[in-house]
Amino acid sequence: MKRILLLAALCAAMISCGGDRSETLKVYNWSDYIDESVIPEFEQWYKDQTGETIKVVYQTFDVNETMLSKIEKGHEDYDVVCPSDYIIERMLNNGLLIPLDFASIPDSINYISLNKSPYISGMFRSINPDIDANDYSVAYMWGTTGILYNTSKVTEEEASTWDVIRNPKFAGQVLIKDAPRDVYAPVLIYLKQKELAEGSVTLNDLMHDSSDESIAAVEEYMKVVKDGVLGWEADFGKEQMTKERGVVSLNWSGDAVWAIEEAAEVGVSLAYLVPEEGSTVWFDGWVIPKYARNVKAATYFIDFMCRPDIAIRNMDETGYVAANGAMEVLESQIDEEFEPIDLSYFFGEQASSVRVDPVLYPDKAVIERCVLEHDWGTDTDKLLAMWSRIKGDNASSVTYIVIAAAVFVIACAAITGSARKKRRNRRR
Ligand code: SPD
Repeated sequence: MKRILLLAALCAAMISCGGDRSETLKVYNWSDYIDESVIPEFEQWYKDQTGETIKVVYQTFDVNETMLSKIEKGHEDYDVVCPSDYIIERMLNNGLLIPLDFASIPDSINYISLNKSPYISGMFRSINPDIDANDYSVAYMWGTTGILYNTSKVTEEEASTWDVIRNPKFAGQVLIKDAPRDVYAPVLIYLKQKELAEGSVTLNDLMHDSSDESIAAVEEYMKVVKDGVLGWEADFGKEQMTKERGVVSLNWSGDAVWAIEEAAEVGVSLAYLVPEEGSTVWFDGWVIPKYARNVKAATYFIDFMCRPDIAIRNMDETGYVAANGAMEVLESQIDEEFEPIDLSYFFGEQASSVRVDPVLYPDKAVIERCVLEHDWGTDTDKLLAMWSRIKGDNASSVTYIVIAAAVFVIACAAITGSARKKRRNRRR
């Protein structure tokens, strides 16, 4: 018996230390960002292709910065992670990524090279003039940042400017992504409208602008916004919109698609647009960090995610758009209910007039007023400090009222309870 217990303890210790690491794949992805049923399918597919066993350990994060810190500071041994563009740039600049070796995957199942969109490859190429990010990363999903709004409370005109987040009419009903770079960028674009119109700055210049002056201007603006904020959210905003607790949400297009569809089921009408002043276009891509311990399985996992049927399932589940240029993906999204839009920039000439949801795939005209964010290097700390100052203890006046009400109810319940107890004791 003693021997069995010892063996069990040994096995538990091995598992906690990672067991046979060549049979484990540690994936670190955003929450709500995959159809989880594809994970066991990957394990089986990997076995079929290589004859080897793999067990995926799947973990999630809410914001880029959490993921980055685990790798930069914690040196965690994730095999595959999914950062956004400007974080990929930072990881590349800091030598945190291993080049991808897709030549190691047989041609017949090499879905990465078969399905690359030229648009996405070009965006990756623009990340760093000296290193081609395509050699280190494969885009997973992409989209825009914009305004999701309740069409019965907010007009299209009101939602067409970023300033809707500061509109007193919607105070207490505004949701903001708890993603400092993704909020800083549109607010700065809004504040620099005049300079953009004159041509003295470009959208791209603004994505590199980490000056104290601009940070201070965005901070001042956001402190006014804060008073009307219902919540700073990473994932719950979409649901708050479907329940009509929020009416304006600074959000990503994929969350918007999810919310619009869910809301329609319960008779709530939501819409999404990219404000006229301009915005960001973003993508999240798979990378293999330098502390990875199972590069082979990581490479196969990334490849599997690029298989068109898997990409479509992940899209359907999450609302986000696969960065996959396969015609099969486009065809799966065609729906006669939509007006034709020009997606030639993404799928090639045959897609110059296709009926797909413009929230999923922005029309060429929308893309032309969007720009990619860039890494700020060590200046990022200034932004994070500013974000903490804005959020303070993370509570808006609305939150204070809710907390005060909750404390009041709990206190009343406690007083009533103790009075009852005293009466009972007296009777005894
Ligand atoms: N719930 C997953 C959301 C992931 C969206 N990523 C957007 C990143 C923009 N920088």
